[in-house]
Amino acid sequence: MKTIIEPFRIKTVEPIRITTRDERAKLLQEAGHNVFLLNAEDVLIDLLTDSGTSAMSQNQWAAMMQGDESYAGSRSWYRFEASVKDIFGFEHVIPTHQGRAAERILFGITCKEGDVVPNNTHFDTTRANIEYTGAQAVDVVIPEGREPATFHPFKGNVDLEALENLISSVGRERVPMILITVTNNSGGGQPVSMENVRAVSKIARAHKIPLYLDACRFAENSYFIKLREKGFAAKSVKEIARELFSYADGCTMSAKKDAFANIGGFLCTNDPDLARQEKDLLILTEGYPTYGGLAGRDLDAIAVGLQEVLEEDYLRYRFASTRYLGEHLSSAGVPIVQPPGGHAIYIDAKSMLDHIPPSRFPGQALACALYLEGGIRGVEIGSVMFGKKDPDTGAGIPAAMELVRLAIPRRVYTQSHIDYVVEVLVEVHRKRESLRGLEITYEAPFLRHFTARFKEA
Ligand code: P61
Repeated sequence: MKTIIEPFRIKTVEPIRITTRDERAKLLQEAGHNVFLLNAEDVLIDLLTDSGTSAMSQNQWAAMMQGDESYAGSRSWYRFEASVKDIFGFEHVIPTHQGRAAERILFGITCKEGDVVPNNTHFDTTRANIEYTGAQAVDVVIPEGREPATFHPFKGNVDLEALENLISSVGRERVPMILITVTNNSGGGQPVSMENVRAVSKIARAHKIPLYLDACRFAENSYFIKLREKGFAAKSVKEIARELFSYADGCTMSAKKDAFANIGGFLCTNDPDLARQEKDLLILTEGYPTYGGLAGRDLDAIAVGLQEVLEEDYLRYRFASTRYLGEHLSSAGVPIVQPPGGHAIYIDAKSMLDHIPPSRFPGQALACALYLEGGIRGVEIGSVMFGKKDPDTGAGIPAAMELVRLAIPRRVYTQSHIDYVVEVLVEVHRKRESLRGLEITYEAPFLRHFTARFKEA
C-alpha cells in the first residue's frame, strides 16, 4: 500500500474552537500583531511549535503513574538515566526542566567575554544564552543552508572550511566548544550528515576543543541519515543515534521535542570535573541532581518517550505528514525551504512578500495573515527573532532569511487539519500583495520576539 497512515488511533480528544474573522482581527490588534500574545484558546490550528506540544502515548501515561517523587535517588531518576545512557552513551546525565536550562548551565560555566562559539546555526535560546555570558555565537552552516530554494540532502551541515578559518582567526583558546544542532532548526529543520559530524569531530579533536550536539531532534536527524546517507539504510535508528553521539563530548537536549514530553531536558558530558560544576549550579537553580526541576513522573514520561521516538513506523509517518504539507504548498506555488524538514515547513516570506522589505518584517506580517485568514498560528524566524541593531548607527541589520515556520506537534493533528492549513495558505498567497509590513512599538532587550508589539507600517 502507498498510503502512510498514523501508526496509532486516538483515545482522548481535545476540542478546538473556531473563531470568526472579525474576532480574530480584534484579537490580533489586542495582541500587538504578535501571535505569541494570543490566548491559545483563540487559535484553531497551533503550529507555533513542536516543543512540549506532543501527544503522549498510553505507555507514557502509564509510566507517569509509576513516578517516584522521592527528593533524592528516586526510581524514576534511575529509569530516566538508564534510558538516556542507552541512546546517548555519555558518562554524566544532568536533568533540567527544559533545553535552555541545560544551555544556561553549560555556557554559564564554559563561556566568557571574548569567547566565540561556532554552530551550524544557533537557535535563539542557544544564541541568547551564549551572548548572555559575553561570548559571541557564530553560525557556520554550508552556503546551501542559507538558500531556501536550493535542494541539498544535508543542508544543516557545518561549513568545515569556515569552521577552520574561524578557529584559526580567533585562536583555539577563545573557542570553548563547537556546537552542532541536529536537526538545524533555525535553518529549516535540515539534517546534518554523519560524515559531517565525523569531520567536525576530527577538527575539534585536532584543536582539543570539545564538541557538543544540540540534540533536540536527534531521532529525526538519525532517520534522515538512514534514508539519505550511504551505508546507513540497514542500520536501526537507535544504532545511528548512538554513532552520532559517539563523536561528541556531550550534548544539550530539550525533551519537549524528540522525547514526546510536555516538559523536560538534560545536559550530558563525559568530563567528570565539568559534570561536578554543572551539578553544583543545578542545585542552586534547578534542583537536586536526581530530578533537576522535574517531577518524578516527568522523568518517567521522558524515559519512555526517548525510546518510542526511535520507532520507525512513527518516524515514517512523521516525515510523510510533514512532507505532505510541504509538497501541497509547494505545488500551489507557495515558496518554502526545500526540501521539507522533519518537524516543520518553513515558508520563505522574503520571496512570497517581496514588496515588504526585511526592515518591515515580512515574516511577522505573514504570521499575522495566517492567523487572520484561518486561525492558524506559526512563528516568524527572521528579522524579528534574529535581526540586530548596528551599535553605532542604531540601524536594523536583517537576519539571513525571513521565514515563517509551521511546526507540527507530534501525533496531534490529522490529515484534514493539514489540508485546512494548505487551503488557508493558498488563500493568503493569492492575496499576498495586499499584505502590509509592520513596525515595532515595543521590544525587550533580548529574545524580543516573545513580547514585542507591532503596528501596521
Ligand atoms: C521551538 F519560538 N525550540 O523550536 P527549550 N535548541 C533548539 C531548539 O529548537 C530549542 C531549544 C534549544 C523551540 C521552542 C521555542 O523563540 C522560541 O526546551 C534547536 O525550549 O528550552 C527550542 O529548548 C531550547 C520556540 C524556543 C520559540 C524559543 O519551537
